[in-house]
Amino acid sequence: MCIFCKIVKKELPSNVVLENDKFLAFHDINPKAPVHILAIPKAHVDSFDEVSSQTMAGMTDFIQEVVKEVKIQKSGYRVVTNIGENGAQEVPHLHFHILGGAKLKWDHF
Ligand code: IU
Repeated sequence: MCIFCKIVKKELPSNVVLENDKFLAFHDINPKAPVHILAIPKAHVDSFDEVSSQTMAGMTDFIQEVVKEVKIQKSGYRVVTNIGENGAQEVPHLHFHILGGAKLKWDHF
């Protein structure tokens, strides 16, 4: 079972921000911004490349709830998902990075 599936099943701990029957948001263990949350579907999907439009519709609503919950909606934030090797994806379970709490840089090489 993948590491994020274990987090979903509470076999591994995480610092949960928000949760419903289909999605989970928790603080990244190695934050790259003052706010760095990962939003994941509970059902395993390898990456954005594999995800259904139905799951994405739910994910959109869920991410919007998360940013309201942690109060970064008005100041702005970034949502990123890494895909595959060149995308620097390390964990093979779809996750959206929600980054905020400071003015973010935009530098990718
Ligand atoms: P990536 O998009 O797959 O590169 O990002 C994986 C993220 O998962 C990365 O920011 C890690 O710090 C984070 N993470 C985590 O929060 N908890 C874990 O147990 C593991 C990775 I493994």
